[in-house]
Amino acid sequence: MVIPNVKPSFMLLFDFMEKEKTMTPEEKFMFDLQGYILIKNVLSQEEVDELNTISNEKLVDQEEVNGLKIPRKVSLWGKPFQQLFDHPNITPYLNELLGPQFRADHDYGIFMRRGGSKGGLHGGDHRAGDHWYKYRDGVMRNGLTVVVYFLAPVPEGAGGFCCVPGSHKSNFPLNVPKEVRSFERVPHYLANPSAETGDALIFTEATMHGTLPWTAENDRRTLLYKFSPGHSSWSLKYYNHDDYDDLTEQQKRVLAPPSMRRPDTVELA
Ligand SMILES: O=C(O)CCC(=O)C(=O)O
Repeated sequence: MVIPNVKPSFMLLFDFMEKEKTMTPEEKFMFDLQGYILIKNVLSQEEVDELNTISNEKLVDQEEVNGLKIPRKVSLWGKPFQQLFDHPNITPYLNELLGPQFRADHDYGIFMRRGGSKGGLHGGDHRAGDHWYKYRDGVMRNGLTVVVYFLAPVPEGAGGFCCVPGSHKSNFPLNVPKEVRSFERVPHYLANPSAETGDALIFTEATMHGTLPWTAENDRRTLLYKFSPGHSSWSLKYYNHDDYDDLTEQQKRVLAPPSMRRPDTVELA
């Protein structure tokens, strides 16, 4: 009997070396199903090394609380960070999930040591506001949506990002018990995706998510770039072009304030 080499269903992995840079039908299926998707090899080793070297310098002065550092606006840490606003391996996903006028909303880093903790489950589509997911006629759309760039590995069961797959479409989101929201009980329906350095994970804030205590030997190193549809903003403040050096025209469009009347962010060939 031949046993097929089946990858875990929730974590079918895609390698940019092997596929075109568009969201494939199967990736759309997975995002619609789960409310998140893990994308392999988004950043090269060279890009990761550059980002880590700068992070090491910047983190020295960053306050640590509970084994956790959360530097705000990491995009201001130089060009390699600026480029994460419109990384070519990510923009096809933003186009597909937020629409062609997607914009950057805010960004920060989450750096954790072993034993570090942050907070419980939150998000979900049940609160009025910006956390929403819709599908119609072959088109997916989301409110605030997050790209998590991994600058260090997330071994199996290490903690860090976790979510309730499918909860972006749940009809009973408020039924998740308090002890689950606070991680006193971790049920089987909570996923804690593992990842390798250079991978990225995209999730809609309509999916219930949170941060499990970090248990791995290596530190957690993640950068979170959050995006909104072109017409909306989660953040009270908008990006200021003048804070950045040499923005490309495309990056200027990514960083523009919300408006219905804006050009497409990425000019498609
Ligand atoms: O990556 C994580 O630890 C979760 C981040 C989070 O809670 C959020 O983006 O609201």
